[in-house]
Amino acid sequence: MTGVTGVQHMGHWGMFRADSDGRDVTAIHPQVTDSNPSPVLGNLVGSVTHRSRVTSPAVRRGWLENGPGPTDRRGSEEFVDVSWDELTDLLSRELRRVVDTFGNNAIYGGSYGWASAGRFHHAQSQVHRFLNCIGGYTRSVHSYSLGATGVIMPHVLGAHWKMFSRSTSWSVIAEHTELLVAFGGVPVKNTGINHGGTSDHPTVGSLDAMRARGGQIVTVGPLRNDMSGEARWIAPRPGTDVAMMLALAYVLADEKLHDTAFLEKYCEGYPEFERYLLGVSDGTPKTPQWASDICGIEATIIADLAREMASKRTMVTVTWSLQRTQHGEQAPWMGITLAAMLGEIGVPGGGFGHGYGSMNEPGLAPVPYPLPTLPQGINPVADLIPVAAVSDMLLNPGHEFDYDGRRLVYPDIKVVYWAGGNPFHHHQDLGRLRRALGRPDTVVVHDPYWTPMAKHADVVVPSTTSLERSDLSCTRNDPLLVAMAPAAERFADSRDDYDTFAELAMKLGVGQQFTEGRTSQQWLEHMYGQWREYLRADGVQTPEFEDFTREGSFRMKTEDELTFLEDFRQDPIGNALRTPSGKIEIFSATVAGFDYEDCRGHPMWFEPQEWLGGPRAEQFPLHLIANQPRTRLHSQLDHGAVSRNSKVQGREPIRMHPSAAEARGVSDGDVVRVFNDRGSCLAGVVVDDGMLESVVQLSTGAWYDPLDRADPGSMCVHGSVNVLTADVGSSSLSRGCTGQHVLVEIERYDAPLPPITAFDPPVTRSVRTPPAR
Ligand code: PGD
Repeated sequence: MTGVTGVQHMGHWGMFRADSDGRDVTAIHPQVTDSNPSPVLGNLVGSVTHRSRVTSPAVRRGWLENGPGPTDRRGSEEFVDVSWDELTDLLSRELRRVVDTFGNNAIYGGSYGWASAGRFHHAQSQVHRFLNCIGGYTRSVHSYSLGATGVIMPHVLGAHWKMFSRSTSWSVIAEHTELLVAFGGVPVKNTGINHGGTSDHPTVGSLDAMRARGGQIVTVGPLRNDMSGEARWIAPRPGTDVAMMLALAYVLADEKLHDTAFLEKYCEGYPEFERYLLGVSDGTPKTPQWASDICGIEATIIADLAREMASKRTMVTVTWSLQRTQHGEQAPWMGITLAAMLGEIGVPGGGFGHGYGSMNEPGLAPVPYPLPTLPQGINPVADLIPVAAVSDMLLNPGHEFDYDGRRLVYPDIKVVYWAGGNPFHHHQDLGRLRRALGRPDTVVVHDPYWTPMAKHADVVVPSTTSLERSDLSCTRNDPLLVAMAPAAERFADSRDDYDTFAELAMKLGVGQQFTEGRTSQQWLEHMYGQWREYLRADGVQTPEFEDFTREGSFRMKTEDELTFLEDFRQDPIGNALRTPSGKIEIFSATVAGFDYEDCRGHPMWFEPQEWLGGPRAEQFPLHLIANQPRTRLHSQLDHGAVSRNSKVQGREPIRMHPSAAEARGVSDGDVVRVFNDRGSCLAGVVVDDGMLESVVQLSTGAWYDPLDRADPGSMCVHGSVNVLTADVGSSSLSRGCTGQHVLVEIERYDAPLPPITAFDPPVTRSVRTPPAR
């Protein structure tokens, strides 16, 4: 490919034009109409030919020579380059062996991960379609983003996705909200990102417009910079927001400031909740003083805030991070309950929001049409796990577990098949994950890069990046359908996941079923044609495919000026919620009926394991916030310039309060060892007073880089926070990811600094000894 300028493309980071020399991206120009483009786009330059790319299909030597089987050598052994024909042959034989001997549920194809933007080349859709063609797979449900919310909200609101895609519009907040009380703040860094792409980033502008009109913002959370611009900052102990919300609710109830008419007409079970709130059912009234002892905020501040909330058009928001913790159901459930007591749900500028500042989508206007979609087929296998139970499943075949009122059994997994995700980024307690990944017979990973997950695989399949492909992009809350054009030629011997699966499917006798006789390009035209039908049915004319790709995008109408649950408020019978009562379930008889110790029938305060008020804090006295990074998306392009420039002596930055740093004799720029009883990592100190003294912050996403590759408990020299986090589910109800919070201790690291090898490919040889089989 020769050099090109201004090639239009879409990433999870936003819409942009790329200049390239034909082999790699040389410059990125954000979409000109984007009001606040993400700086993370800067990571794309040089990403196509980065040395961490997988150049050829590769197989772990032990697997190639000794055959499939459990082993503790994953992650430490060298690889052997193989040809595509050999790869297809090896993989198809292994899949057939496992299906014939153990059945399809022995394949774990949950394959969680964000992969890349693009409706056709979406890695999860591709792998699921392929596995369905060969008879299905054990799947995962829900996400690492929203594990607790995704399970509790259907019980409370009848659905959870509507809270994001049909949330109150930013323009409505800017115009009507008088007081925004944001639990977890509105971290603008996260709004740079949208799953599948975005053409605008309106958060900062909307918050500014709201302030300019006289709106007030209260940000509640451990990190001051989780809110941009002027705001009142209340910093409770991390993980205690629910106690503070309960005390706000207590003041409303105690001073008769709550909207009883709203609670009666639109909500189910407020009286049961109120008995708990006032201490009738458990002997403990949830007073501001009770909450103050837990969260550390003065009782008068809580009481005054409750009265102010009752006197103004108030919107209560809760970020997704608050539910990525133990008992994660409680914060969003309690946020809704608080908003219901204020009685402004469904009123412009009032009510509740979940996820403002968690991703760009909340607050953006939805399009009324289905998106072009690659059908994934039907999975006849019934086995499933909540997504963050992957280590539990691999380590405990045949064991029973609780999930959303059901008692399920972990299948015995022989093949783990991953495309488009990085469990060594997203999962907790990486030492445990390494042991778990030793159990199956075969681990297959498709990725463009030698991520830590690829290094722990037996069979590594080199994928193209989206920058090397044509695709269609659009998301449910963006007006544009975008034609994505390739900015660079295919790197080395990499292939599109679609082509890999097409060939595998052919070898396994299901080629026609998988491809339906179409090339990638023909699929794009086909999917575009299906999408056109939705618009045609609505009387909207769309261009022919060739004209669309030449023009580059098509603008759809959007549903603007939305207020969350306005339709339900206007007509609670006609627009009843899909809950058993048709109302907002402050008390859910269904959840209560499950009789879980750790999630009862209404929102409650539960003491987590990892918090400053518990016994564990005596040993590990710093509360670490393991949040989303500001310089990359998860672990993607950690080697890009924006991410690299944030590192301290090459390590992931850890923010510490000046007094916490001083107490440990460390200064800005030092390298420290961060540790607890699960693991340890090195990180580079950034001293910052924008947090409580006993809070530190280390983002997720530094590529895991163990000092000793053979030791699952080894220190990560690069700063991967998930060596520290607990692999404990949010509750028996949801078993969601709880990676956001962990207790640690920190000490100066004075030994010679180990080199960082995270981005180096593993040792790979092109020749091999003949297989023993
Ligand atoms: P990514 O780094 O985005 O992380 O976890 P996720 O696994 O999604 O991984 C995507 C992978 O896809 C990358 O390795 C990339 O190279 C690869 N990829 C990109 N395009 C393609 C393609 O076309 N084909 C193939 N085959 N591969 C491709 C994210 C997860 O982490 C999420 S969503 C959240 S919200 C969680 N957050 C936290 C947290 O708050 N705290 C902790 N401690 N841990 C978390 N983990 C979770």
